[in-house]
Amino acid sequence: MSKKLRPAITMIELIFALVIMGIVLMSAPTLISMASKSGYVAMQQEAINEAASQANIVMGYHWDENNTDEMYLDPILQVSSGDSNLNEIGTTGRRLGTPQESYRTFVRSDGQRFNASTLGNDAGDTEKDDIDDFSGDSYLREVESASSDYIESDTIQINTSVSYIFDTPGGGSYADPGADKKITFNPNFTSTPPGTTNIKKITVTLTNPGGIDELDKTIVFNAFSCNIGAYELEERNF
Ligand SMILES: [Ca+2]
Ligand SMILES: [Ca+2]
Repeated sequence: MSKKLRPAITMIELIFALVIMGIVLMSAPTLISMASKSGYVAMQQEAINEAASQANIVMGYHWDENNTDEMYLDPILQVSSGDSNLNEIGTTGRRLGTPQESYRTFVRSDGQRFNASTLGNDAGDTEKDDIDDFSGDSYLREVESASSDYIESDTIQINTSVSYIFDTPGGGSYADPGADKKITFNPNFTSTPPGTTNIKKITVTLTNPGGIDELDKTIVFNAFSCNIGAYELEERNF
């Protein structure tokens, strides 16, 4: 009598199979949670991009209301409490260090001089035309993640504020050739100058109160813009 061998699974194979299935089942919740986490990270990234692009958009506007007349090249403006070494030297139209041939001048081409304005919207504004018109701006934006199988969305708030900040360098005056003339920018600028200065700070704050963990934090972008007037592009006649 011959004994036939039948294919069969041994106990050891069965144990291996069970162990592998166990591992797969155990990691399933982790994998699902990782997928949704990466979706949240994508949303966080989108929110940060939104805030950064808002800061860039604001930076693209004129420095001040008195620079918005498209008929003329933006003049440098007179300020009330800025570092006096950045003021016009006499009636030359120039500030310290500006070459004589520079178009960056305190005198507009029609001969007028202007002061920097109070922050905010200006009389006669039909739309925003200078940096500080964005001060106090607040809007909501929906961000969503389509990177997982389902779409998640959340609403973020973008607040913009604009303020004058001190333009005085540490380490000595602008007029002193030996001084290091460095302005140390700390991110908060808790003290604000009493009047107008040569630097405006743009702050874009991103918040998501009560939202998902990845977005439930305050992210702040600071940008700076200076009172330097505009330069004229070279023209060429053909
Ligand atoms: Ca304006
Ligand atoms: Ca304004």
